[in-house]
Amino acid sequence: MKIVTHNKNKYLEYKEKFYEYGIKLDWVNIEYMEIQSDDPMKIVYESVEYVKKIVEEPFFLEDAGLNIKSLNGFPGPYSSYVHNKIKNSGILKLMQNIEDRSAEFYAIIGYFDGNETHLFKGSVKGKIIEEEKGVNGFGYDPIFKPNNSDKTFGEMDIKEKNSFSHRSMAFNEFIEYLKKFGEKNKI
Ligand code: ITT
Repeated sequence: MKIVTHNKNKYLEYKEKFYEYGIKLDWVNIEYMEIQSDDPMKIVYESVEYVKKIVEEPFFLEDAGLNIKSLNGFPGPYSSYVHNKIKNSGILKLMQNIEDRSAEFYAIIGYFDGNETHLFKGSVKGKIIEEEKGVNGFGYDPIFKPNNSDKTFGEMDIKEKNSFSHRSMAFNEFIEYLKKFGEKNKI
């Protein structure tokens, strides 16, 4: 299987999941064009349309983001831009004195099998904590603590993060599909 992403951590998290199923994951490390939209499913669909012109199928890509409830879902589809601009410290500042810290990470996989694009979604609910904790992972990991855990994603290794994460929930949908319909020789 082939993943298209310029994010090494994302590749490593999927690599670990595919490994559990005995599937080798190849990394196509490119940055591709993303449309701007409030609808993450549409973003992923259009990204696949773009990438299929330059990468041989089958492949998948994934778009993830963070929705903070008290900020009406912000940064959502703008998670990458916001993280580049204001970092985790900026999010914590925005959330000063806000009591409801509920948030949700989502991940949407777009898989192109050569004929059709298939979308798979995963999400995990949790809380934005008061200060950054942990040095593992990437992006918003040090400020997000999934429900039913006393650690942030930033304090977990890949295996532990994968047991909670939005990414592995999307993966689970994807692998179920591949088990049913994936052409073994293409995987
Ligand atoms: P590609 O688009 O090349 O795959 P990216 O890093 O731009 O890589 P996304 O657009 O999917 O990935 O992610 C948007 C932002 O959301 C990203 O910059 C991270 O800051 C954050 N993010 C996504 N998944 C995350 C995760 O598992 N843990 C922490 N932050 C995450």
